[in-house]
Amino acid sequence: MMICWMIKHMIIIRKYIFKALAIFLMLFCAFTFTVNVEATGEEITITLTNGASIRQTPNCQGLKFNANINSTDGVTEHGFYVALEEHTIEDMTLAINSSAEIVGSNKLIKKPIISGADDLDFNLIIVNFPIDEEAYCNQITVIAYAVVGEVTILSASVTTRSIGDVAMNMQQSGETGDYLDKICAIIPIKHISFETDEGFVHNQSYSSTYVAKQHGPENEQWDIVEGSVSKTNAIAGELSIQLRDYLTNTNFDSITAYAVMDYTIDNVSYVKFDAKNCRSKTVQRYYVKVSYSVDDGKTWQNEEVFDELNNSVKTWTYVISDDIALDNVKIRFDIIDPVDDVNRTENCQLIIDDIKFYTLSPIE
Ligand SMILES: [Ca+2]
Repeated sequence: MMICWMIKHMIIIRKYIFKALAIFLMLFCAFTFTVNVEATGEEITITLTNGASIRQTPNCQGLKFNANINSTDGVTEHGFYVALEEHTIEDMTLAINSSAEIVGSNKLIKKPIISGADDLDFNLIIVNFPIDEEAYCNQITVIAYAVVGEVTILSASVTTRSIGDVAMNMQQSGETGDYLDKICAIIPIKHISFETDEGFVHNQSYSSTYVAKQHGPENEQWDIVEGSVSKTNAIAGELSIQLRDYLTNTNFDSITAYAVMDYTIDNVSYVKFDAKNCRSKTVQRYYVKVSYSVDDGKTWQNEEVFDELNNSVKTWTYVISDDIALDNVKIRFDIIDPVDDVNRTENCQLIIDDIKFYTLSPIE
């Protein structure tokens, strides 16, 4: 008992020691910082300004970050630290102050900016983004820095943006341009992967009867008949929608398995989704029919059967409209059984995941 008490309290005491050490180091750094800055005769501050913007060059978009320094007196170097993905000011500061080359799991890159001696505004333009969704959705975090003597001064905030976020914001605030359309056309306005952190709960009970089971977060649910959000054979992340057709069970003969949105999305012109079934052969496999409704499911339009579906995961594109984006859109996935029931010897699965909604027509 006593030993346990001692170990427990030793840990607590060690914690206090570390805490005290950390506070001491912080005070020490702050003290050093003040001395050096005051030595320049003026307090240097550096600020990130104006979020981020897109700079268009022929055939290429750049993501531009801006910063301002209040004085260049005694400043020997200034610029930005850059890392992929979102990072907090605390994590960026800690990594920079410890001369780390990594923040989180991303490389931390120092990018000095060469500008005129009296230039108080400076910027960083990141170019050569591959024209694809992943690159456009990649978040980039920057923090501005200036070196005064031995001290590195950092901006009090970080900016995290993706080229897609910035393009969407620019377009929504009324800016126009082909390059904005091209970027926005490949950025999904909504991405559903049916994962736990999106509010979905998996359930391996597929044989729901005529009443659809609801899956997903409040106000963004999916109704599924003869299927479920399932972890079995998921094709993206941990969970996917899985539809089945219980052909051998006469209770379900008249039902076709389907999944349908129980809510609507505005400003949609096309949808991408990943899907596979469980057979490589032409017979005994399911296809998927996709359709959309803008009248709350009373009528379903533009039915398209994806009959190339097989047992390898592919991304499919379902176009709702070539020229305009529609409001109040819900979409629906139905199993299509291409062969006569009597030819089927076993049940099969249709798996759907990573449904993405886009607001502009696909641009080839
Ligand atoms: Ca998923």
